[in-house]
Amino acid sequence: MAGVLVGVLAAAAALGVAELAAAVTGPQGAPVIAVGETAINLTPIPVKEFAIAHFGSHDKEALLTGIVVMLTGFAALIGIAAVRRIGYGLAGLAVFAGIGVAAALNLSGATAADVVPTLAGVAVAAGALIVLVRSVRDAFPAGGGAAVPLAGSPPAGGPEPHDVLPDGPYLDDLVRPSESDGAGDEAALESLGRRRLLIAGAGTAALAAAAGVSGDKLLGRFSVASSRAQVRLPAPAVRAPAVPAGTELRVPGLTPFFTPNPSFYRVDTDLVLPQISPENWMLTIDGMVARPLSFSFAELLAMPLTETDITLVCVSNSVGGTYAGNARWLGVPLAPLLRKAGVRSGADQVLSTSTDGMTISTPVATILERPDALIAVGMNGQPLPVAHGFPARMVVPGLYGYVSATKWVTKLTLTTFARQRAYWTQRGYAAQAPIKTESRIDVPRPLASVKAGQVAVAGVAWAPSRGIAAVEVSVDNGPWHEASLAAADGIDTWRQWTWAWDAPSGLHQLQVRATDSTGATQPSARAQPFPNGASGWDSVVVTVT
Ligand SMILES: Nc1nc2c(c(=O)[nH]1)N[C@H]1C(S)=C(S)[C@@H](COP(=O)(O)O)O[C@H]1N2
Ligand SMILES: [Mo]
Repeated sequence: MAGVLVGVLAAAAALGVAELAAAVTGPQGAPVIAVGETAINLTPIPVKEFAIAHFGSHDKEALLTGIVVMLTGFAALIGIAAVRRIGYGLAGLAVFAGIGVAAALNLSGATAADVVPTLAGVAVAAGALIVLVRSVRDAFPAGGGAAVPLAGSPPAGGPEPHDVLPDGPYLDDLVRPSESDGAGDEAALESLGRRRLLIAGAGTAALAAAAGVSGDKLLGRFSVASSRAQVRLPAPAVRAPAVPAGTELRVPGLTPFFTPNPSFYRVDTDLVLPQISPENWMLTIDGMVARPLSFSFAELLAMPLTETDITLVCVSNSVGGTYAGNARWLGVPLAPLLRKAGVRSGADQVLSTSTDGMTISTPVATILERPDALIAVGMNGQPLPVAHGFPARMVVPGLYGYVSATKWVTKLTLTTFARQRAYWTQRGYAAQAPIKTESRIDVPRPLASVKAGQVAVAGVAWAPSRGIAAVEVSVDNGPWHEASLAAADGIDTWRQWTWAWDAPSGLHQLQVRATDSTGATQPSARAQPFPNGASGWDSVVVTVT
C-alpha cells in the first residue's frame, strides 16, 4: 500500500510541475496532452470510429481519462518497485520520460521546448520518489514492502532488526544512526519516521496541487478570447438572401434551421484548441501558382466579404447522427484569391494546412465553380468561435468537413491529387468526398412512447450542393408517404420536414428517406462512415399507447 501511495504522489507531483512548465513553454507540451495527441494521430481508423460512435463528442474526455487511469496504474507499480529498490522506480520513471519526450517531439510544430514539461515533471517525480521511499523506510524499517501499513501501529511482532531488509542503495542508511541498538530507540525513531513520512507525503501532495493549479491559471494567458472579443466583422459586400418564410417549422424537438454556435458539433484532432491571435495570423497561397501570396487578418477583412448559408457535415456522422450543423458564414471567396495567385495548369488540389498540423485536400474545380467557397471569419453573426477555427477557416458547400472545412487555416498549397495526400486520405479515407444525401428523424425520439392519434413525425434532410426534392416516411415497412417540406433556403442547406402520422397503438417502426433534386433517392443499403460517408435509412421504433 505504501508503495502505491508513493508512486501516485510522485506522479501527481510530476503532472503538477509539468503543467506549470507547460504554462511557460506552451500547452501542447503538457505530457498527458502530448501523449493524447500522439495517440490520436496513431489510432487506427476502426478504433477512432468506435470512439466517435460510442463516446460522441466526449471522445476527447474519454481518451484523457484513459491516459490518466493508465498513468495512475503505472505510477502505482513504480511506487511499489521503488519501495523494494529505488533503482527500479527510477528506471520506471525513465521509461515515462522516454514516452513523454517522444510524444512531445511527435507533435506538429514541436520545438525542443515542448520536452521541458515532461523532463521537469519526471525530475520532480524522481526527487519525490527518493524522499518518499526514504521516509517509508524510516517509518517502517521492518517491512519495506507493499504489506507495510502506512500509518498506525507497528507491524505485529514488534520492531525488527534492520538487517532483515534486503541490501540496496537505500538513502535512509545515510540518515539513520547506525549505532542505534536499543528497542526503545528504535521505536522512537520509527514514530519520528512516521511523522516525517506524513510530512513528506502531505508536502508532495501540496506541491502537486499548487503547481497544477497555478499552471492551469497561467495557461490561461495563451487564450485568444480577448483578441476575439475585439474583432469587428465588416458588413458583407454580398449578403445572403433573406431566409424564406416557412424555412422553420414549429414542431417541438425538431432541429432548428440555424444551429446556434455553442451547440454546433465539433470534430477535430485537438486536445488543446489552437489559440491563434489575429495579429499573428497569416494566410499564404503557394505551390503551383504564378504569384505566391500572403495576407494578414486585417488585409483579409478589408476584402469584399460574402455571406452564405451552408450545412456542414462530418464524414463520421452515422445514419441518424448529429455531426451536422447549419450556419450563416461570412468570409472572403476563395476563387478570386486563387485567380489572383494564378493557378498553374495541372493543379487539381488545394492542400490546406492548419496550425494544428491538419491537412485537408479540396478539388480546385469545386473552389473555382463555387463563389461561396470561403475563407470564413464569421459564423452566425459572430467571429468564428475558437473551437470552430478562429480567426479563419475554410468552408466549401457540398463536401464533407475533412475535405473542405480546414479550421485555423494558414496555408493553401496548389498541388495535385497524384502528388500529395491529406491527413485523412493517408489514413484510408476517400480523397474526393461529396456529402451524401441523408435524412434524419428527430421526433419522435427513438423508443419514445406516444399517444395514439395524430403524431408529428419530423426531422431534417440534406443533400448539400444538390438540394432536397422530397422526403418520405414509411411505417412498419409499409408504403412511402410524402412528408411536407419546409421552404428551401437554397441547395446547400438542410431542410426540415414533417409528416402527420395517424398512429395506431402498438410498437411501430418509422423509416425515412430523401430524394435530391437530381432525382436520386437515398439507397437503403447501409454503409459505415469509413471511407466516404454513411448511407442507409434512419429509423426509430416507438410505442403508441
Ligand atoms: N484544423 C483542423 N480543421 C478541421 C479538422 C481538424 O481536425 N483540424 N477536422 C475537420 C472535420 S473532420 C470536420 S467534420 C470539420 C468540423 O468542423 P466543426 O468542428 O466546426 O464542426 O472540421 C474540419 N476541419
Ligand atoms: Mo469530419
